[in-house]
Amino acid sequence: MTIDQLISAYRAAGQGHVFAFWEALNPEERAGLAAQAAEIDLAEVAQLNRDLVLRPAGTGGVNLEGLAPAPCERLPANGGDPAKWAAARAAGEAALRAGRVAAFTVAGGQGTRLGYDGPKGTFSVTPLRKKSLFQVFAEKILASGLRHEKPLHWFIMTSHANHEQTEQFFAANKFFGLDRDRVHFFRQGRMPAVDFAGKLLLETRSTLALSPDGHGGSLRALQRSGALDLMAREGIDTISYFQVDNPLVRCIDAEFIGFHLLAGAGMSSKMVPKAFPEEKVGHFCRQHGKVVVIEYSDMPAAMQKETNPDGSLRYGAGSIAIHVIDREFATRMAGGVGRVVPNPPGSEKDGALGTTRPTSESTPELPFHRADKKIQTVDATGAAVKPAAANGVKFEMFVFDALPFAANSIVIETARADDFSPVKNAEGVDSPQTCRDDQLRQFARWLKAAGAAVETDATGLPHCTVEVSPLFGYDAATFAESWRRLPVKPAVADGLYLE
Ligand code: UD2
Repeated sequence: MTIDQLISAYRAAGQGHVFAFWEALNPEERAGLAAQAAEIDLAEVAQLNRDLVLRPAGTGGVNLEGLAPAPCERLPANGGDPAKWAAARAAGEAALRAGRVAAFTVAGGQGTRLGYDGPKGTFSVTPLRKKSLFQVFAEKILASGLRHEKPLHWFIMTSHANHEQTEQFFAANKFFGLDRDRVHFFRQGRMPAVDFAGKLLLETRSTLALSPDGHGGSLRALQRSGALDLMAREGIDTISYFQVDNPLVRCIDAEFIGFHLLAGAGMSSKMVPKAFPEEKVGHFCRQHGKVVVIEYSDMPAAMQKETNPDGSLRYGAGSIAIHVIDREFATRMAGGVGRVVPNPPGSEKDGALGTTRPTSESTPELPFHRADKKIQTVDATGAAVKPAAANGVKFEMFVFDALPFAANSIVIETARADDFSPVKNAEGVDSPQTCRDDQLRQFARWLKAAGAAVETDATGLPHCTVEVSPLFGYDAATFAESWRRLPVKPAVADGLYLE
């Protein structure tokens, strides 16, 4: 397409303003803008506008018809069958020893809430050594590979904004001891942002406002980057998916992997019982015979408060964004992500609005969701505008929208204290402080269980600052083994680092 044709197409689509400053741009700027403009699917933008941006207020709505709580495998401590968990562990360990599993981190988010300027995975989180999130994951993945005598491949999805910095960080840190040939970075896709009238937003006079397409974009990014082909060549059929913000996550969890494999599932999930009705996590539900996640912003408050006869929350299975995904399922989904379905106005959270969800297994496509955000742009004169309030809409896909397409999708319970303490906000809940404390509590629990004397407060927080390297122990069992092997047990005191 020539530049004249491109500009005409934009004019015909009512988006001609994208070239408002064309005459004033230098050749390099023109080339950059033309390349960005050519990347955008104007028909898709028009449909997104119709369905998500310009729809009449009060139309649409999340389909809650036939919704029921999703069944889940309870932990043995909460009534689950210990034999089933033991069988799952054995199956998961066999898969790990056979090299069938890869780790996958979605690290493309912008970390705006944390107020940290840099790839979120480079943020320091551990109490003593101040290890970064990436280092914690790297060491857990390394430890699991050593234990099962099969080093793992690790796939890391970045964004255009943080890709180079992420790669440089790993190189500067010698890949934290991992084989660099087994660590793979790839960028996620981008979507254009529009104002509330559906007009594409310029970020500067010569660039469009483009933003990551959501963690749901990970499925097509896995495909596009060649990661799924590489997995197939390496004999990997099972993908352990987790978010970059949660250092407590068991990156490679044999029991979870085993449950997934024994069920023959396309995609499986971990849940924690919600701490309180208003907790901001998605809810695992069952609808039309399929597992679905209903975001907290989409479930009516009264429903979130419903209780079972024993007083527990009826919709109490909280989604903590930890999944195991079958490689072939990911391949199938990657072919069909990006379908636009009507998205309702309605309850708002972090600027995101509700969504509808696909229901048919024969059309595996992820919907886009609408998120109202502050988007840096330019005014009619080309001067920079830093908005104080949301001025436009970004479009994102969510990976959990793939669940209803998955055969035999299962949900297993995990203990929050052993799997989930994300760093999301600079202060308060889910902050560096709460995450640090949760890590300390975990180290203290492992030490106590192994017979060490540890003084803690009533919440289990130790009085001293200690740290356990994932290479010493990455869960209670591996910690206990390493502790047993220590010829001299160290006193638990400030500064103790077990590696
Ligand atoms: C997500 C879930 C929520 C709960 C919570 C647990 C959604 C909509 N909600 O909330 O139900 O499970 O996590 O912590 O997901 N990311 C990308 N690319 C993107 C956007 C995000 O890689 O374009 C990554 C991001 O780096 C992070 C993760 O996805 O690792 C979560 O993103 P978020 O912070 O937007 O999700 P949040 O906290 O709203």
